[in-house]
Amino acid sequence: MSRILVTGGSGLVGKAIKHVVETEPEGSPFAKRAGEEWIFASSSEADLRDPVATEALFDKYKPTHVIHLAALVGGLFKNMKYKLTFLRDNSLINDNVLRSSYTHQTSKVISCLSTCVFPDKVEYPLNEEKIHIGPPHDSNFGYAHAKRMVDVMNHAYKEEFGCNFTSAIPTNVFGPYDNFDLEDSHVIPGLIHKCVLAKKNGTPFVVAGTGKPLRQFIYSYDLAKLFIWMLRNYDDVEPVILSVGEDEEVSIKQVADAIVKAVGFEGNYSFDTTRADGQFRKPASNAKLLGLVGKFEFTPFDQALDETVKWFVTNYDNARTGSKK
Ligand code: NAP
Ligand code: GFB
Repeated sequence: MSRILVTGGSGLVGKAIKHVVETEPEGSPFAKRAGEEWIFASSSEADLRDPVATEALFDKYKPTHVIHLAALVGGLFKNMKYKLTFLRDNSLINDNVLRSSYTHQTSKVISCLSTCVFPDKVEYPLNEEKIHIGPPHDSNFGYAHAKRMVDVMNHAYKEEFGCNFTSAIPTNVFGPYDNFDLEDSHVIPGLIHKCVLAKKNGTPFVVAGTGKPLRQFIYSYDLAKLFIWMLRNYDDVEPVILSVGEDEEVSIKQVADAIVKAVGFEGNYSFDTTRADGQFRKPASNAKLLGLVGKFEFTPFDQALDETVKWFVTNYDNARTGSKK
């Protein structure tokens, strides 16, 4: 019997894992297995910044395994506005979850970092050995340092107590159930929302920045499958980058063009170069991942984007379109 607690289970990645374990056909390597109980926790069940509430959540479920996704998350502009809040909230959440996992003898924890934790000025491509060899890009200052500490704590818990705590490092993620807030979201949900409104209202579609920065994007449902794979097959403290290949890097302009096509927008489309571009690029190698999983079928970008736009338009009234912070 294993009881898997997914913290942050109500967010973009958490909902994708829920979708995969509940819909994958029997026999699929990603389907729910007999004797597995999955629990998807949101902040309304326990504010993980509070050590007492975190202990209570672990007392209630006594998880054998944890996929730790809960975090204060946001796009470039939100990160730049709230560096201390991103640092403090995420540091508190991560420390409490690892502490309660230790006090409850949880046999495995996979935490979730992000490729923005890597140093900004470093030889590319980024790989798992390069996390701590220089400062992150200033726009991610708070979030990046809080996330780096998870890797540090994983090694310390292993050294002192022999805990099986590890971490995954996804690139930018997108998909259904994302946060589509116009200002605080990431680029793909933000631009999908702006483009849908521009089409609906006959107003201009404006992309922030120059459109030149480069990014790799992984579809949330693909990332979900890779987390399930790690849960069942990976028992090493060293992190693993979960990403499409380096050759799949696209410019923000290419992303905007693809969104215009997916939404079917025919109006004006321009760039507001008064807004920040953030980090120019963060090309990550997925060589370690492919070395571990062998072959993995990533969903083609345009197909994943189409499905996300369709989901957003269909679920507009229930989608997250306004930030809590
Ligand atoms: P998200 O959609 O914003 O979801 C965040 C989740 O964390 C929600 O379930 C939220 O609960 C929960 N949460 C936030 N603050 C909490 C608190 N104080 N106590 C308890 N739960 C709390 O984020 P996401 O995109 O799915 O991110 C999941 C993980 O992936 C995060 O660790 C993030 O850093 C990482 N990541 C994301 C990306 C990306 O592009 N999105 C890229 C790389 C890594 P409520 O629903 O109740 O608010
Ligand atoms: O996805 P995004 O917010 O995060 O922005 P980062 C990516 C790029 O898209 C930047 C441009 O160059 C933005 O200038 N962009 C254009 C837009 N239009 C928009 C828009 O409407 N909204 C947004 N948000 N961007 C984040 C980190 O960096 O990556 C987080 O700050 C996290 O901590 C996340 O790690 C995965 O890729 O720049």
